[in-house]
Amino acid sequence: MQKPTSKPTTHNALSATELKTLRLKANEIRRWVIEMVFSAKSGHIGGALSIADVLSVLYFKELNVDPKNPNWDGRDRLALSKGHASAAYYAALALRGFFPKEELLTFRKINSKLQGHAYKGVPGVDVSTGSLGQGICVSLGMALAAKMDGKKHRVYAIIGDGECDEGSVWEAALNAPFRKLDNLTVILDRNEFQNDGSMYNILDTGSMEDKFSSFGWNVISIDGHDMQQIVDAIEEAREAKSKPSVIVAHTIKGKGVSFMENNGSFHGKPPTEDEFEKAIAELDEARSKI
Ligand SMILES: Cc1ncc(C[n+]2csc(CCOP(=O)(O)OP(=O)(O)O)c2C)c(N)n1
Ligand SMILES: [Mg+2]
Repeated sequence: MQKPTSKPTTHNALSATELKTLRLKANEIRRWVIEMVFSAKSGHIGGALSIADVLSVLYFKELNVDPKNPNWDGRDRLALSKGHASAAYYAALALRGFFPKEELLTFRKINSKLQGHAYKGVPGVDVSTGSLGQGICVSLGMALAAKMDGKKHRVYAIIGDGECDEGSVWEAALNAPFRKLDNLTVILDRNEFQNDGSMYNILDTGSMEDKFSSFGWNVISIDGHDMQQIVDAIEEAREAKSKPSVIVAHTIKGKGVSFMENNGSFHGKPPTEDEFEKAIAELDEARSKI
């Protein structure tokens, strides 16, 4: 994992109880990801596990949403632009109360709402995604619409580093600062892997911090598994004026299950029964230490 190039300032330190809650929720999200993909016998694990901590902070601290009224007009919007990481997204939404947790085991099954890529028919999902490079563009449109309508909600997009091979990401990156969309926060899951393995063997994109900075973004670089840094970054982005923010979250693909970490083969492969049992045992062990 690359080191973040800086560290956001802490204004609101998490209490021990808050930190514990966020860690427990992230652990629960990871456990569901494993259960869901194992039960479906298909799905993307690595990139779901890498964003579990970010999703925990978003859904259990930062996002202004109402699970009882998912389409409430004043809600913050989110596009999971790396839509293949849907298992973690659905798990976070269910844990937050948008729909019953039991439904999670219908993931990727016939007639389920919980299809393999994020689907707007699921309560709490604002944008259908899956074709990489599009969710960030939709989030730009939603941020622009909010500005034009004088609305106060914020718009978030979670994008992948492999996804940044898509030209449309850079069209959005070019446009958002010009429009001064300071209501937009993009979280870039910098796990250094994509579909076919390490980014360094496929397309080494260099420093994402430098690239977004040169396009005029407010850039915040963090360890994407450090709850306090995630909170600090989201709060710093909320304060930024006249510029969109990108949080470059340095993460580990497969984070939380030792044999899946930095293991490209778990991008889109379900675990075997043996791997499933080992993964659950590791996560339960980790939970007992939180
Ligand atoms: C337009 C498009 N091209 C190709 C794919 C197939 N695909 C699915 S995931 C993926 C790799 C994405 O890498 P990254 O954004 O880094 O995701 P993560 O590492 O977080 O899983 C690709 C190429 C797709 N979903 N959409
Ligand atoms: Mg990646």
